[in-house]
Amino acid sequence: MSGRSNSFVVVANRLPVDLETAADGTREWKASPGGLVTALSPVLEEHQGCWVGWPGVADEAPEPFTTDNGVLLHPVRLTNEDFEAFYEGFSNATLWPLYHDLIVTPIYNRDWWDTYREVNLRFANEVAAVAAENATVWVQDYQLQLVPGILRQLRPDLTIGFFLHIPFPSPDLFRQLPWREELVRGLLDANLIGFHLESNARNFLELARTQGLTVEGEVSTREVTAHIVTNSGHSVGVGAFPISIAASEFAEGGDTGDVAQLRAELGNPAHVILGVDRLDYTKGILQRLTAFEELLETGALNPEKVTFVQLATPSRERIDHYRATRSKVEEAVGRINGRFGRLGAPVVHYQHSSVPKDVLRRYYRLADIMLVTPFKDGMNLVAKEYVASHSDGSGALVLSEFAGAAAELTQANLCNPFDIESIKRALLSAVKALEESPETMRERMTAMNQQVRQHDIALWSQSFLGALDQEQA
Ligand code: GDG
Repeated sequence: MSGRSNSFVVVANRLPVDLETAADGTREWKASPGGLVTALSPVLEEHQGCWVGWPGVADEAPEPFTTDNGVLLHPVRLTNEDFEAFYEGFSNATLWPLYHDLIVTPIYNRDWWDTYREVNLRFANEVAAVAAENATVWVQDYQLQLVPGILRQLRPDLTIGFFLHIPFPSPDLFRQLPWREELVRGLLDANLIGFHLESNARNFLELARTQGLTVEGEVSTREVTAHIVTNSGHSVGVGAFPISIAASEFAEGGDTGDVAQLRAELGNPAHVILGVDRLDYTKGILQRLTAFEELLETGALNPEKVTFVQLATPSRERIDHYRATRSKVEEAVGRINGRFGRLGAPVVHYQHSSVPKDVLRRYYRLADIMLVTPFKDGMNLVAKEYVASHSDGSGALVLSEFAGAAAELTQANLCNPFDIESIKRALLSAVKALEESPETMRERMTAMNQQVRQHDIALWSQSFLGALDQEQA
């Protein structure tokens, strides 16, 4: 039902739909459930919920439609110019690098900022049109940071939560942003602002202090014990809510024969090493390939015994830094295979396209070692998905200290991705431990598996929405 009838509204840059083209050329919009949908479905279904977002294709948008579960999907149309300036530009060439600690240099472009404001206004207008009186609205992520402020003006009756899926940088870096005051003002009109980690939340509180605002209390996890009081006397809660996954979906089960067959297809190596990422410069893909290559070079790893599988989902392909990263990664794959592989038996298997969920799960199960080496990552769900796929305690996780997940997966083989020697040490010690002390590795993986199962995606959404409810009360 459209109109002002929805008492729970999620607004995110992307609507969970895909445009599918059949063999006869007919096109149809299909709901595409991702992690966030799984997390929010129970709440959306219970409250006659609505999801507002961009359907993912410029200059196209279906009419609002209701999914089989009764959730209203409400599209926001973006033109090709919006896509370039709002999405590729301000969101992904300004905010993304700034919030990931300047791994590449952010571009500050005034026209992009103008479009970011316009598009945020459009999203807020759509929400205002569908939200019932006194509804709860949950705004997602860095693309929509002005939405809480605009919505507060349009609809003072709403309870507004905001969650940031990427890191929040130290105030010293954030200060670069030419539009820093307006952006922070937009966020502060929410009732609750959530981050993955306490350290992200503390950066935000510190920023508020530098802007002369009053900060009360200290940050904690899954509850709200810190508040910022704005100059108008509005109090906004700030907390850490580490996101997670639907852990039970990844637990063992399914056909282990498939996994054995997959290993055979790879030539039955003793150790399969796996990387799974969007092809993004923050993920450290080149660095892990370099570490692998150097271990082959010195003979520490034997190319007849190990195989590296890298699945890389295409991402933001028109942005220069993404193109450059892809070409460096692919050059490294070619070089490593040329040096250490044989015809028909590459040492690195690389795919630059998305694989279906069941295939991805089979690779997680197969992998003896998962390599997750981002320079900076809000959380990193891939690390948690791998751990959840090994409830029997098998496998090993090499994890960057700079991934949010490292705060919870403390039993991983941690590494510093800025230091190739550190990645090499962590990878080699995982290989050695699997061979020489499998029991210790089993204990470590089991501990991490329990951690992920006990802190799954349902806990994330329930704790955020429970805290939001308290803030509003
Ligand atoms: C942002 C933040 C934060 C990947 N390849 C395929 C595929 N995937 C799925 C994974 C996982 C998801 O994509 C990637 O999530 P990550 O968390 O690892 O990374 P970002 O995309 O950068 O996500 C991040 C997250 O938001 C949530 O708050 O953790 O820090 O950057 O679920 O499984 N799925 C399928 N085929 C693939 O080829 N089906």
